[in-house]
Amino acid sequence: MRICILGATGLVGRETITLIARAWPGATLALFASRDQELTLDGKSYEVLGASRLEAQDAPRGDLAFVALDDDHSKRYVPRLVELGYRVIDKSNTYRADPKVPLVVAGVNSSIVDDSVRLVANPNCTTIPLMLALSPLRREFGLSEVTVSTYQAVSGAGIAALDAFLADARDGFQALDRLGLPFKASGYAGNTVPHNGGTDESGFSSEERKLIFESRKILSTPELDISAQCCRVGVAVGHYENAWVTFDRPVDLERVASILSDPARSPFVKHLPGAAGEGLSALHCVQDRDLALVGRIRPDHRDRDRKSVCLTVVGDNLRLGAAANAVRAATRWFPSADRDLQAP
Ligand code: 11C
Repeated sequence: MRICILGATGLVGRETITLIARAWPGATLALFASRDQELTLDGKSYEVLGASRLEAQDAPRGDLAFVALDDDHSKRYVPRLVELGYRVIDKSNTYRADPKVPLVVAGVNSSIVDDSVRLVANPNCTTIPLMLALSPLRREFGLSEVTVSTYQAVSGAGIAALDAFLADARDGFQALDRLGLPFKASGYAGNTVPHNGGTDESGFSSEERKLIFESRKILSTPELDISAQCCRVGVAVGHYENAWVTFDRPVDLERVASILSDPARSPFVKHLPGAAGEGLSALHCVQDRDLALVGRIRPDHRDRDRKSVCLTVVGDNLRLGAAANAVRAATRWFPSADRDLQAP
């Protein structure tokens, strides 16, 4: 099996390399990025080629491609990869709204990926954990309304933002330590800021619009009553989401907990019992990198009909929210050697 990764040197690209070794250990890898370079990962050295080589007549053909590029570069390379015979998983926003392209959360709607599909869009890293939590509950109770607030890690803004954040945090907190020196919270370090995805005339950022649009498409409910507000917090990895959810029918909290604790009904979910949310934090999600942590399930005190719950969902944005979902979606075409990465 020949697999290529575009954007191999980025944060998600690197995670994808690691997961490919688990899912398809015998695969031959071809790595591409903006220019020729060498990548060292987990003590191994890889040759990375400039992606423009894929535009050459004699470009390498293969079976499966993961594209972890920005929207413009996805637009440039995805059609070429399909033309070269690859089955493609694109992680950008470019094809998510295209009605001909399945938008897939493994464990929720991955069964729509069959042999006839050549291109799959991978959703945003906030949408994936939210859908893993809500889809099994929707099957039981029907879904009426969702309001979600996100607290997103800096790594979602890419490797340059993460590097600057780590340097600023180190310098800033050392300065605080020495006392007397002001900590300049101009970037993400020590800060909470509105998500900087472009804001349109609606006043909502692209991140907020993605979460709304993608949830409706994945659940096949174009009219779903859903709204979102997103912000970025001074955390390296792990997106945290608080949701208020109203169902069509009254919910029993024990039933909710038992559904979310059953991997057959709620794949790739780890339910953490208790309203206090013990074990439910950005750092904890980094210990369960390929699962959505769901907890703090409790009634919404405003609800007299017992149809609403409040809950929290946390996921590693680089793994569960990107690389793991992409690899799992591709296991519908090429079954995984590692059962934890196999999409149902
Ligand atoms: C963030 N969710 O945290 C974004 C990063 O459309 O897949 C991923 C952007 C996307 O800023």
